[in-house]
Amino acid sequence: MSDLGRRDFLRAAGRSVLAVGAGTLMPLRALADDSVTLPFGNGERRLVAYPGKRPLLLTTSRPPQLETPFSVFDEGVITPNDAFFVRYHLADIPTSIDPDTFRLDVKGHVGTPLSLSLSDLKAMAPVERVAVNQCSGNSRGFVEPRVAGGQLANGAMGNARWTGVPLKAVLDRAGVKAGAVQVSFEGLDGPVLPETPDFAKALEIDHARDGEVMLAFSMNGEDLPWLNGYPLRLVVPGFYGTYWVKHLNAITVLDKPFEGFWMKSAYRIPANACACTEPGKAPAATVPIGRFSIRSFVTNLSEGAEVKAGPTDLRGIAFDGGYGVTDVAVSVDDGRTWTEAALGQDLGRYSFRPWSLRADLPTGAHTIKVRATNRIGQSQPLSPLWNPAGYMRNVVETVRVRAV
Ligand SMILES: Nc1nc2c(c(=O)[nH]1)N[C@H]1C(S)=C(S)[C@@H](COP(=O)(O)O)O[C@H]1N2
Ligand SMILES: [Mo]
Repeated sequence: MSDLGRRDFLRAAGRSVLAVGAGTLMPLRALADDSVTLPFGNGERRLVAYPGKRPLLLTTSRPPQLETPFSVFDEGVITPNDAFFVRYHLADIPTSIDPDTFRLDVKGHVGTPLSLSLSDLKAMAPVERVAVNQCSGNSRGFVEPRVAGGQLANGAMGNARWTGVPLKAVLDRAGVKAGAVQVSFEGLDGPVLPETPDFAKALEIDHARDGEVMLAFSMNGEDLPWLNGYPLRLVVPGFYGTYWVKHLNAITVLDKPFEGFWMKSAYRIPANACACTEPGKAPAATVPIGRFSIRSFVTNLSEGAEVKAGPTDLRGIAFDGGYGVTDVAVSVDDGRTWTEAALGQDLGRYSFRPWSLRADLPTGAHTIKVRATNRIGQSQPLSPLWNPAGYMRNVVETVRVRAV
């Protein structure tokens, strides 16, 4: 991006964003020596700053896919907008959007098709919710045997305070007709080649009308960052990011199930309780991916760290698909004994939940593990589950440290 493009973007970002810059989205800064190596094969990643973003781990540049450096999750329970991960499927992403002429179309099996401006939406009763957005393939890089897809470490997730209007309120305004079964969602991005199926997702009608699914225009008190779906995105609390359609401009109520590629062929998991298969085996039957599996992480110590021997404060985060994390147990002896951690501030059942524990780490090597459980008794497996797409990884995380 030229300096002019950059200035335009920065100036625009101060008010309502009109354009990201000179035609294409290019990184502002890519220093050759700014790179990190993720702990799996081919884990070399450049740290690259895109418009509105601090330097993040570059997974791909066409389309831009950026991963959050894991240390960010130790800075606070809310993920800052400029550190929030970015995932796109199709390279033709919008580079200029006029917030005054932008319209959200609501159509299909409704009494009154709508064409809503941003001010129409902002005039409706707003709702606010803290919720985690996580890519289905978060942590895929750790999957063994390796699987195809974005080779992500644990940074394709983030927790934000979303403001917008309930999808239900918009659907009610359009008047959903009897016989509606699903609702589909499309954004302003598109494929580069006409043969590539456009990105579109669908929710069951009852889910779409549950009052929790949101059309969000704000993230952590600001306009949505460009790369996170400016000016409007779907927020589907507890569900994988694939449903959180960005640059949302069309909602279609359907009287038969949606048949698009991104529901029918992609983002499907084995149709069994563990969403898993024997490594290397394809599942007999699949269903669309849904709610997050439960996860927890240590955020203040990383693999191989050296700590001062003695009482040591451990802290981290846990989250689930929205039932609510009820406890987090920590082991500092490789899983032989477990101690309950204290849970921190509760920002709602879709948010990261911070946890902390003071543990005694005498001189020597320690293998730390963390395991969360939720209100309906779901917990994390001690050894990883496998599926062909590397989705929903939630093995108990292990961090080895040395106390000196
Ligand atoms: N329009 C559009 N929305 C999209 C996608 C996309 O490719 N296009 N990808 C989805 C996927 S798979 C994920 S994980 C989330 C990522 O959200 P983020 O980029 O704001 O972090 O966006 C979702 N919404
Ligand atoms: Mo995703």
